[in-house]
Amino acid sequence: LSCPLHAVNQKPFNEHEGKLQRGNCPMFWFSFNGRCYKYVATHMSWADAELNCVSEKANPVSIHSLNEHNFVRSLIKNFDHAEELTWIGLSDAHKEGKWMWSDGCAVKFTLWSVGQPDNSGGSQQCVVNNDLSDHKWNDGRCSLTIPSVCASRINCP
Ligand SMILES: [Ca+2]
Ligand SMILES: [Ca+2]
Repeated sequence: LSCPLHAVNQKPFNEHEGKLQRGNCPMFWFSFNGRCYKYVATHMSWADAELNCVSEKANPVSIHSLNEHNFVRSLIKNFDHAEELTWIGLSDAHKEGKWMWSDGCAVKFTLWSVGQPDNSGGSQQCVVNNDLSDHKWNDGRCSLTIPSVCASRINCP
């Protein structure tokens, strides 16, 4: 995140839909459909990612459509060309198999990778984006330390 915003803005976020736009968002945040998003490169556990986002009056991103998923993927790719695993705000830590967004929105849209969620080892309660197989979602161990994406709070769809 040390690179100048100007340079970041020159990179396309999507082959078809143009470039990352700051819009009305704060420095280092990017706008999509009226919501602000930030890629956080620091490797953290899911809980630390949540605390970090909350410290900025946000939460790990909740994703409510394929369009939003594609934007988040593009945001990640803009900063990480390897497109590695990244936390989103979904977990079933409170009740196994019952998925909740940490920002309180109901889970109406999911984009699980093939065969997921599998609660592998009985200890996967937090969800990563960009699973290696198809860049969709996979439940993983919450203690995994990886980058994350924060998003501003919205009226839930
Ligand atoms: Ca689980
Ligand atoms: Ca899994």
